[in-house]
Amino acid sequence: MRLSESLVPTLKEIPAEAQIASHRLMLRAGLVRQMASGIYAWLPVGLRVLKKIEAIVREEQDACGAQEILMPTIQSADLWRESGRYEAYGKEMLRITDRHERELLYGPTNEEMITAIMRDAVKSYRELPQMLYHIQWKFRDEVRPRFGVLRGREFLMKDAYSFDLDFSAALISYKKMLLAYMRTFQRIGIVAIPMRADTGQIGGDLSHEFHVLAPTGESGVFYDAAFESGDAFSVPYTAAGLDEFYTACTTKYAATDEKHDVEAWAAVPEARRREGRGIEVGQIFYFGKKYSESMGFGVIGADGAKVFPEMGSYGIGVSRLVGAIIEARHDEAGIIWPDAIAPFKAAILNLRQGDEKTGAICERLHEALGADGLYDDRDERAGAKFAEADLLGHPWQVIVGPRGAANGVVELKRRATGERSEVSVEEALGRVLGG
Ligand code: 5CA
Repeated sequence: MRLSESLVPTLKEIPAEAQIASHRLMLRAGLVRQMASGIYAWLPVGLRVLKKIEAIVREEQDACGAQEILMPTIQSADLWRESGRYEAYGKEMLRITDRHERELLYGPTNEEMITAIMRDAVKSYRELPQMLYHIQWKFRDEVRPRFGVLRGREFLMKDAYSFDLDFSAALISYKKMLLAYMRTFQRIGIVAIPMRADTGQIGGDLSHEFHVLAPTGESGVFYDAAFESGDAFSVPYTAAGLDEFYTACTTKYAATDEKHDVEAWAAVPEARRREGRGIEVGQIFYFGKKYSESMGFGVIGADGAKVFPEMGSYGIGVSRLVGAIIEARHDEAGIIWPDAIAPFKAAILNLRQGDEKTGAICERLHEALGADGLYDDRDERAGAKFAEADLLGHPWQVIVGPRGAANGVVELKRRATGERSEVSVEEALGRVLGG
């Protein structure tokens, strides 16, 4: 992509309304713009990041055996009356009336809808287990939308739902999702720690929240340092693999301040105790027959008797992740994207726009990098190009100046470490595309 032809509306001024770094940086780097309180438009660079996160989430959901569907954003109030949540959900639910005076709502989550779909489609125990997911916009009329996309009103969520015949099967689904989540966050390039959690609006008995560590997080967190390395996440989705992983995960201490247990904490060796703050980027729930029973979704069991399936639901805040990653990975100059979800792998900085030699090298780099390269071909001074590349946080910068160009070399800078080296064009391409 050529920067001179792209919509990347960066800001020099620090936006007054933004209280935390990720919100400021998302506005300054031109990733998003607020359209109404808690409602954002995603601009080209921001959307690339959102889509890359979405792609990793999708691949890992598919890998654990979940099937992708797409449910609508608008739901009927009657569906929610069946579970009893229409009244219970309160003011967070955006309620809508259509021209026929029918009551609708913009979905804050989809337990009722998926249960209705399954009730219609699945009649026998032979058709279970099933795991389904979608990636769809949600709306929650939060009392205090704040911190940009971290607590929006409209936000993108991946939500999955599992249906099993009994508790032990439901626990396998729960473990699969827990493992899928750890692999997802590891691939994205962040540490997210699974913590025992309360179940809130969704209800149920067993729940984990996944927290990205950042000083501005809304929750206080306590965890075992062993969570900082991700060894057990490479186990396979077999019964033995899931058990090994689940035991490793749940025997180590990790809790938000709501669930903090002072006695259990004291039993963690002092050198391994870590305290900090976390941003919740996902939550998973096992809630048994809560929705299947209340909405009358039963299947015929092996003995001919009716069985209400055991359910779980599993959310990832896809749009929140963009903010959480920036919150965890930035410096004074700007964003530091992990390689896997960076909008571009590298920026190509032409330090003398109009020069024949720098121009030829930049064109060659731009062509070879394809969609992974952002070519800063603007008629701007070098300082402005450096600052913009640091702000946008590309993992690599390939800096093409007239002195190097005369000798066929470029400067390669790694954003995360600031490390610079002079290399040939070929070597720069190899390092950017290889790592
Ligand atoms: N139905 C369940 C799981 S599918 C559910 O709704 N869970 S949730 O309420 O925990 O939401 C899932 C994830 O969505 C959260 O972990 C969080 O990362 C994200 N999320 C929730 N509310 C917001 C919000 N207002 N803005 C941005 N992301 C949000």
